[in-house]
Amino acid sequence: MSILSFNELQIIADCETSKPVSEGNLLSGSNIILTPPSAPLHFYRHGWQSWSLAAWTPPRALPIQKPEMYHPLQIDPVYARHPSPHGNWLGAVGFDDGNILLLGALGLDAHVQLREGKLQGWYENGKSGQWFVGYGDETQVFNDYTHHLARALGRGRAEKPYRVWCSWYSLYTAIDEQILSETFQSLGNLPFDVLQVDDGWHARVGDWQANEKFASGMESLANGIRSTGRLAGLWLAPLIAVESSQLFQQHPSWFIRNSNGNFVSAGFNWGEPLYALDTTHPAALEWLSELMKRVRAWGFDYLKLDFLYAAALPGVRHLDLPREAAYRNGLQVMRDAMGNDAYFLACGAPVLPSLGLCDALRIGPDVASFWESERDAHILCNPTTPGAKNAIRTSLHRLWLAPLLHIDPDVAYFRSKHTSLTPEQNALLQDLARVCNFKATSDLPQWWTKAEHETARNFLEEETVVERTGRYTFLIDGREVDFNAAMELPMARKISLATPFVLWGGEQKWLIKLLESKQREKVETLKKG
Ligand code: 9PG
Repeated sequence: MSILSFNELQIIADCETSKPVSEGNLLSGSNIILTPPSAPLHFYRHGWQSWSLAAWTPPRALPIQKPEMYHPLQIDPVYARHPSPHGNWLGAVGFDDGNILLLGALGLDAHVQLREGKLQGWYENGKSGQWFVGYGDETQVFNDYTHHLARALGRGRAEKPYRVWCSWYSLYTAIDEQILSETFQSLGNLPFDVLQVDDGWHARVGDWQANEKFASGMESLANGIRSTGRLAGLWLAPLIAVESSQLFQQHPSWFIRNSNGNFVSAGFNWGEPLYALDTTHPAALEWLSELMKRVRAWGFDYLKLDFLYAAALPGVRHLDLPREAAYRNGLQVMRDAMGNDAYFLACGAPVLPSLGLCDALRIGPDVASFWESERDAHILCNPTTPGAKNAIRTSLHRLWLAPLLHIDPDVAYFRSKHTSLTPEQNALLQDLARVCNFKATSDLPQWWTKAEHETARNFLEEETVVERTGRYTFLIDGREVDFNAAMELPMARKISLATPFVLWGGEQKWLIKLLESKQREKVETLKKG
């Protein structure tokens, strides 16, 4: 038991050792309990990976998000049904005077929960580990935490963030070499630093060679981009494979299993189950390293590595490492192979275990050309599915990571065509990009009006001064910006006759497959338009 002093305030801590530092206290222990000075009003929960919820919430459990089939892909599945409010690695409580108390791990595989008004932290392997405790002004406390995280895990190395055009939020998987070449032409001299090819170029998830839509090969694609004076960017999901991939069929021993010997589910996407690469398996690591070298040799310097959470799922591995240590091992191998001169954006990535090894991190769920899905928010209570509101909410609660690496809030929209976002909602996404200092879009210039084209150009060219005036309010070049409209949490609103069907349907693979193929048809039509 220790007494932690913060000026006149004293906090009782159950821990093994404690040491005051200028910004707070460093603790060690396998099981930490902090007794807050008064009853907390809010709990800051920090979700596991890029897409998982980060938000200030009431100090109670939230509804269990649905569909459960997606838990491995959206949240830390181990704690998805836990009754106490849960945070991966860190948790904080807020008081009525505006101060907060934060308990944050400085190592991997750690968790914090709010139990009976107390902050309780532990390491999943039961061993003792390091912690930071801070009390006071929210921005200050989180900032102090990042200093210690930088020391423990490292920072991104890239100086300047890039301005990125990414193919996903307009063309989706309907890319081919002709349409991309036309699109790159149409971008003219817009000041993008990177043109990034997203999902849709590869044979199968797991089989990372060009598919028939890219008959000239990947080197030619990268060269085409480089000839416009920009860096070539590529999306890959190297730590998962779909069931039908050759990788999975030929190397089943490279994939994580559960204690019954069955493959661990990494979720469901592209109409198929996903499996997770064992990043402690020497042959799998060798393959990963070769893959990164191959992609770099094609000429891609900006790598968006996605669905990374998979290698940190619980399961039986070749080596008996804690799951996030196993993940970090895989990330280190990829970083070494791609070289320090590559720019590495981690997406769908567990947050702390990625620090120091990537240059940028996606800090929220996908945006979309709509604000919110009524079904996902109010029937499924799911804060992680694509949508502008979900993306803004979580990204804004992860701004504190900015001193550690580039923070990617996903793309901004400028278009009024092919979207249901209002001009105000577009502006909010643009302002989020300014606040994060990470600018990207997927819009096709031919979809823009003249005015939208100008807005996009100015957005890319300008340097803005951002000042935070409150938790969700900012002054951007002296203009007041308020993100409160995106902060409401998804909650069950009304039960309708459709509710049981929606809940049941969300767990049906055949139905999801059907809806996915309808969505693909829609995009193909859009592309022709
Ligand atoms: C390509 C996309 C884009 C996007 C990534 C990632 O099923 N899911 O819940 C799900 C979540 C996110 C997701 C795809 C599926 O998007 O964030 O930018 O690269 O993959 O497939």
